[in-house]
Parts: sequence; C-alpha cells; structure tokens
Amino acid sequence: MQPTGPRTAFVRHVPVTLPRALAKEAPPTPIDVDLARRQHAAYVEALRALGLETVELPADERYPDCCFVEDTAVVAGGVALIPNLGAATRRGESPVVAAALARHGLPLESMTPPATLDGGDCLRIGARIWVGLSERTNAAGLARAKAVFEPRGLEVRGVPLERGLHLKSSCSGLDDHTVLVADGALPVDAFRGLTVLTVPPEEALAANVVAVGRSVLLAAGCPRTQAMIEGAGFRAIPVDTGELRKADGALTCLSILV
Ligand code: CIR
Repeated sequence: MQPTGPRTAFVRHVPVTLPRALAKEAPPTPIDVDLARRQHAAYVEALRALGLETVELPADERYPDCCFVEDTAVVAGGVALIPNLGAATRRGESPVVAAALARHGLPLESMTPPATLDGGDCLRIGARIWVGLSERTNAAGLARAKAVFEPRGLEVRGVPLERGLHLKSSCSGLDDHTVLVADGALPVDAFRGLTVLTVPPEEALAANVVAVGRSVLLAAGCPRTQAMIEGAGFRAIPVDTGELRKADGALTCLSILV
C-alpha cells in the first residue's frame, strides 16, 4: 500500500515586521528577526529532510503574522477550507496562500462572517477533525468546517478551550491512533479511543509537534517529551524556533502539509 502522508509543505517567509505580530504576552526579550529567519530556514530544511517538497511563499510586510501560515487554510478530504481568520489584522494573509493551494490543484472552500476559524484550532487525526472553540474560532466556524468536511467522510468535533491560543497550542497528532496532549490542558475525554501521551507541564510547548510518517519534529530542549516520543517508536528531531514562539507560534503553525 502506498503511504498516504503529506508530500508538500507550504511555508511563508518571516517578515521584518514580525516584532509587531500578535502575542498574548510581551516577550521577555525583543524578537530578533534575523535569528527568527535562521530558525525558520532550519525548520524548512528539516521538513525537506523528511522528504517533503516545499513551496515557499514570500513574506508580506503588511502582515507581521504571515509566517504562521497554518492558520490560513485547513486542508483535508481533498479540499482546502480558507477560513475567515479570527484576528481581523490577519485576514489579508489569506489570498496569497489560497492562490498557492489552488495552483497546487486543491479545490477551495470559503467561509463568511460571522463565522471565524484559525487553522491552528483544527487537529486532524485519521478520519476526524477536532476543532477548538477558542478566542479565534467560533461556533459558526465549527459549523462551516462540518459543512465542508463531513460530506467528504471526515467527522468534525468541537472542543471547548478554556485557555491557550489555539487547540494545537496544547496537542497534536503523532499518527492515526496517537495524540500528544499537554497535561491538564484539555477535557480528559476529548480524545477518547486514541492513545494519549501526556506531555509534562514544564515542557507543555512540546505538545505541538509536526509528524511526518514515523518522524517527528519537536521543540528543542524538551528531553522528557523527546524520550516519550522515541519510546512510542518514532524518530524525534528537535528544532529550535524560540524566536517565533515569542509571537505564540508553535511548530505546526509554520507550515501547511498537503
Ligand atoms: C497569532 O496570534 O495569530 C500569531 N501571533 C500566532 C499564530 C500561531 N498559529 C498557530 O499556532 N497555528
């Protein structure tokens, strides 16, 4: 059987305006854009080393958050849903990404206000998509995701979030049966039926990983989570994106895998 994992990663370069990106808290030290760019380049290289073709979109200086490309599209079931982003200042990021996905051959689906949704709130594992109801994603956004994906054979479930920016700020999938979840971050029964690996509180940021086949990119400096991932039979590859994290960007936010 052919592997059905992703083949292409869409990424978007880091703008010079990154220090003006949205952030829940001011960073302890200012964002160093050159370092953020080097870290981003290393992340893209790590994706390539996993065998993915990369499509690199140019930064748009008007949109300090544009490198967090995951939020601008949800690709599943053979289509790309281009959501109405939860943060009004980010909405202009979408057309360039949508055009690139369309050029890649993906049919596009749209979302209209008052529905809002960020891709970072959508976690696909197997034939299910969990949608975090967050500051950015509302019930109408969830309803639109259901309307787009359920006819295509995917079950869509809402998960109320009490804290954190996005659903995937505190969880991510390793394979079709396994999910990593930051300890205490989500309702305990959210992922019933899956194997749940619990990330210790001091490494909570490591709950957001990029899994491609049996390889997993995880945040550097999280040895307990790294050991847990390796113990589950995966190859763990630490990647340092600390400057991007100052603007609340986790690893998955930096790419759309197709
Ligand atoms: C924002 O607040 O929208 C950006 N500064 C960070 C977005 C992170 N995206 C993601 O986790 N999918």
